[in-house]
Amino acid sequence: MIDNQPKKTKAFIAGVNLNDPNFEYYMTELANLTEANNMEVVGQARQNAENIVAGTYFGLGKINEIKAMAHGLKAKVLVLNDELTPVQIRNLEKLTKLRVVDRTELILEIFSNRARTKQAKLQVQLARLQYELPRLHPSENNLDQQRGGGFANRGAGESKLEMNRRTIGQQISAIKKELKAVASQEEIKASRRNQSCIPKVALVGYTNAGKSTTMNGLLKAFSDEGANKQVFVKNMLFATLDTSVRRIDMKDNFSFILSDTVGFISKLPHNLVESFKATLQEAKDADLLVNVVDASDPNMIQMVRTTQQVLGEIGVKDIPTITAYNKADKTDRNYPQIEGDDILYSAIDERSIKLLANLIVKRVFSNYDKFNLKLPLADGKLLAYLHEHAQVQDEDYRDDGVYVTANIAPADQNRFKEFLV
Ligand SMILES: Nc1nc2c(ncn2[C@@H]2O[C@H](COP(=O)(O)OP(=O)(O)OP(=O)(O)O)[C@@H](O)[C@H]2O)c(=O)[nH]1
Ligand SMILES: [Mg+2]
Repeated sequence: MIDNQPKKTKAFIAGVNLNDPNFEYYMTELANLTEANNMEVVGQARQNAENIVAGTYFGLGKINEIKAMAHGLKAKVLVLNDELTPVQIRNLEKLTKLRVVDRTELILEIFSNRARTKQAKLQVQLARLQYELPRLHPSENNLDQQRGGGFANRGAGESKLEMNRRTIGQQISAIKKELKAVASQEEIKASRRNQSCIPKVALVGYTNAGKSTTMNGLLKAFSDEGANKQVFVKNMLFATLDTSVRRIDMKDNFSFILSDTVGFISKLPHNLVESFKATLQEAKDADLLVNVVDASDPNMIQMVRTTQQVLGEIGVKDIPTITAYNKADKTDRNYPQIEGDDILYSAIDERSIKLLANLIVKRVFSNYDKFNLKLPLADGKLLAYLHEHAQVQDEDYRDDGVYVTANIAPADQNRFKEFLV
């Protein structure tokens, strides 16, 4: 077979384990992140320790061991499992003669390669500049030359050498301003959605769990324009960086707004989470969260926990949640099936999608009550309102009024109490 793929940079991954039970899981993620950034993981090392060595991250013996192994495997880059200080990076580069990339920079790099829309690009740029800012020291400048320019787009387009604190500071405030302008347009759209009274459902979860595939399945099944409103799906980490919002219309006026957004991973850089807050607003405003989980992944439990952690960080709490265990077709379990508040399903299976949709509707409209009403014939507005904001199941025009059976939201119930029959 002829291999036409361009040669990938060989990377060696390593980390210090401070007796963390999740350490191996973080290393697995680190390997996936490295590969997502177009590098090939050729070897790994870990050190069990009580503390991180302040100046060099690893102890000296371990550094020599890593250097020998990595050079033996022809690695060019050393990827580390934590966010390091500039001094640690500089010392490790000197000692190992490898380019050193920490976990934060790796994630920022992936986001920056994936960003497509203006908002996503600005958000990533902001996070990168904030990462760079405290790392700017006169001595650092030599380092960059030594590193041969480092990663592509390092410093969001310019090398550290060309930038001083002030220009970075100016860039940060310019980007913040631009982001505000973009965000306020988004807010206008969102506030329209909030006023519309239709319940809002947000797909959240670990990256690559199948959120976008689930959205596409629901669109295909329940939206007239499903085919041309599909969102981007790909087997890669962080395929989605932007929020997509669509309306799903089921029968009997059971409609809801569905949003799909950026996926999560452990130890997401704080700046990144901060700058993506606007994008994640849909999750904060939701009436129901669907936490999509890859049930075929051996690290499923940690992935659920990771999602809960990130949601906590962005201030999403007390929102009713369905845990949706996806990719059941890759397990040997029977699907689709409801398990309490949760569901085991496959986003590429139509029956699964219908069951999930029913579960969403059941949850989202659970606090609606069925009302039998008699509305005055003369007042067409009331009936029109019900058609817009409730599920009208039956209506009968008689001489003394319109008899209506409808499911009504708690907020609207008072208004209709006087018409109860
Ligand atoms: N076999 C199988 N594959 C699935 C299923 N759902 C999604 N996939 C695949 O999983 C990969 C990721 O799916 P996406 O829908 O892009 O995942 P996501 O959660 O939106 O990922 P990010 O946007 O990266 O956070 C794609 O290759 C999908 O085709 C499923 O039920 N079964
Ligand atoms: Mg996606």
